[in-house]
Amino acid sequence: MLETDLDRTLEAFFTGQRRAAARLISVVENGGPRAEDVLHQLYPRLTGAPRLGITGPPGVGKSTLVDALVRYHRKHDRRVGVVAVDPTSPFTGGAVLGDRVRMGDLTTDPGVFIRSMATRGSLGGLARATKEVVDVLEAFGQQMLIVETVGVGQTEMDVAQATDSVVVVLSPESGDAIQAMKAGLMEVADILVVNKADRPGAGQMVRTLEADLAMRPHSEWSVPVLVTVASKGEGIAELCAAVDEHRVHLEQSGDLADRRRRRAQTEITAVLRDRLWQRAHARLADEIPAWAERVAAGQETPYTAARSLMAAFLEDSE
Ligand SMILES: Nc1nc2c(ncn2[C@@H]2O[C@H](COP(=O)(O)OP(=O)(O)OP(=O)(O)O)[C@@H](O)[C@H]2O)c(=O)[nH]1
Ligand SMILES: [Mg+2]
Repeated sequence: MLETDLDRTLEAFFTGQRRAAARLISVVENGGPRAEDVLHQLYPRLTGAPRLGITGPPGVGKSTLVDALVRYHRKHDRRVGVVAVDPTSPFTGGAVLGDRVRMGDLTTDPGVFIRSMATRGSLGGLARATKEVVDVLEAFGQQMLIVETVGVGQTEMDVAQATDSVVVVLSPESGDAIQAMKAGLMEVADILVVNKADRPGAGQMVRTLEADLAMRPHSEWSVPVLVTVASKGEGIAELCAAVDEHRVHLEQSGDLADRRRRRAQTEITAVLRDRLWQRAHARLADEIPAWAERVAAGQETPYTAARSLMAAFLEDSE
């Protein structure tokens, strides 16, 4: 995209054209100087709209729940932005995502903007890319921002990093609760949802989760455990009320400002680390093999080698 094209796209974006928003999201996803320019233009337009993360094990009904949440907010006349992140399929991307996000008629609603993202295998970059895509949607005027991602491994930390409130969704299916406890999902939950409450075992599961939560150290926010039948829209109003309540808690306790400050700090650190590493690598890459030889031959340790390399790099940058 040429510079003038980018300016034109930004202009179109600010007058609310969806194609421009889609294009800017791609620019931001691709990174680089153009993405920086775009973010620079968009930051003054950020509104501080609520950012909600929806995560949980595969197949518990996250997308169905997001669909129901979107409908709920549309009924209340709020513009909604959805980012569906799929960290599990770096290779199949598009097609699988298409299946996973079943929004049907919502995709043609002008008040709804849905974007799917594959992560191209880089889990570390997920939080940043996701956060920046949400930034674009927020600047576009979406008043409620929802990020869906499967909670596997590190991804729930990423979604927590990119949002203000995290809803962890489970289903009464065997093992979901145990998986959630093992995978650290309980740690990031501001609200717990047992979806598929039309299936047997939901009540038991709620009790198990509540017992687990009761053993945790006391905190100002007590994590509620809610039940939903996402496929029938049951429990959605209650879930939205809990999300609102959490938001009020965040605002009144000062946690919202804290979270956002921490988020900014993490972002700055990540950018700085990338930049420093790129510079250092560009300067030192050629010298590393010779040092490796000496380390392999027992003449140096990795530490003395790194110290010398670092000294050379720092001397150069003075
Ligand atoms: N019985 C029942 N089925 C549900 C409910 N919610 C969702 N489902 C079904 O569960 C299946 C998985 O739903 P999805 O919404 O795709 O689940 P997901 O968590 O987004 O799945 P992934 O993104 O693949 O991890 C679908 O067949 C849904 O129709 C519910 O409340 N009750
Ligand atoms: Mg899904």
